[in-house]
Amino acid sequence: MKRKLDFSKLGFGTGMIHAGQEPDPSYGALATPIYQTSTFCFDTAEEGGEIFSGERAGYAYTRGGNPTTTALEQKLSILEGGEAAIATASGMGAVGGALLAYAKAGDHILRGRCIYSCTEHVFRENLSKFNIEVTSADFSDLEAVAGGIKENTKLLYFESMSNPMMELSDIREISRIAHDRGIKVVVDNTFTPPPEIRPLSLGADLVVHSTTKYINGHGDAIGGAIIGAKEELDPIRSGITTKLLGTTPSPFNSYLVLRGMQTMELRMQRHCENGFAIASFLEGNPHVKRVYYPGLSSSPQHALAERMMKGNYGGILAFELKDGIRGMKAFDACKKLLNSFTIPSIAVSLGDPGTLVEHAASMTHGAVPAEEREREGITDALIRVSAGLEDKEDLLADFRAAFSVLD
Ligand code: LCS
Repeated sequence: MKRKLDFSKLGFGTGMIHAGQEPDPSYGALATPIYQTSTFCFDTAEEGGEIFSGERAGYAYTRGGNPTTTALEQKLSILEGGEAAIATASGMGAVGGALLAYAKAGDHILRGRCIYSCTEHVFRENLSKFNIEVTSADFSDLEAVAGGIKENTKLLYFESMSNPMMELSDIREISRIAHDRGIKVVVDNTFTPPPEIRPLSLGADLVVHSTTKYINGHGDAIGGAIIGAKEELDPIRSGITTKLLGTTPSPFNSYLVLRGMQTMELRMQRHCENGFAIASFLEGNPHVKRVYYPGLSSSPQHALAERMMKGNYGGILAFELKDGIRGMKAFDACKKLLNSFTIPSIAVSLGDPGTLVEHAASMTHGAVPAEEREREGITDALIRVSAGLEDKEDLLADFRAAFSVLD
């Protein structure tokens, strides 16, 4: 058996390879096996009772826990530097679990104004049914955050980098504002996983992720995670994600995410390099009105990006085309461009090995009410790019060729 490693003393790459992955006790399998079972049997009735009561460690039923998922949860906690993690069946399962943990009828949640459309839907439609009040504020503006807090505010919820406008929030300052008032902070870190941004180290109480994206990194599994202190997570696990919502991942998907995470450090480096290269290309293109990528020194948020991301500016970006290209409406120009790429795929999601391009106003954010979309700048001219892991020169050549159809 391998020795226990102290991940607090080891680098990020080492942690992503070894955390959670002890050789399997049955046969010494080095890769974590997929325990594809719904239930577990006990040697005796006494043992069953003790496992159920928590007196004895063990597994009873996969909705409540499974060894493959436990391995993933250990790796997820090391990823974000949390004490513990809950793996969920999707990012939305993680968002729902974290929201229900903190908010009850009569409470108020202040949320970032620009967020993923399904999360926006949960806030707008689902929480109001439980008499939970939600308002939004510009989380890139600390005064707006402080001004949006009410007597009954229990939770601040925002994305570390907003989907799809790539707006950063100062997590350290926002956490300070919240904690001074006894308010919890939940950050969706899907767009900027470590080594880019580490919300817990900046003061957030919980981090949620769609592991579907960079964390799995292979575009072949849906998953999510809630990461934080054990005492915050225990009630969520026992009362919400496993018992109430049943958002447990399948052992097979846990295995895929666990496997994908081992190469995270190398993958994230390449995503960041390709994201920066594409953003720089777009900035110099005459058809582009504006690029949304805080890694560019021209970005109004570059100083904050430098402070929080330390050079790892991510693989996701958005840009707007100029008005009236060849007399076309913005939406038509976007469609023409999207249809002209050969390496990038027209697809939602992000963090896949291959580059993905999408039109947010008609795809990911099509369900957001039009006036809210306009207020956030999600115009018909906006295209979102998830830079993949391809060779940079191939990607740049493809972007150059695709843009030439607009000349
Ligand atoms: N949080 C963020 C910031 C997201 O972007 C998404 C999905 C989720 C949570 C939900 O994760 P899921 O349940 O899909 O694992 N974002 C998507 C997107 O931008 N395109 O396709 C899905």
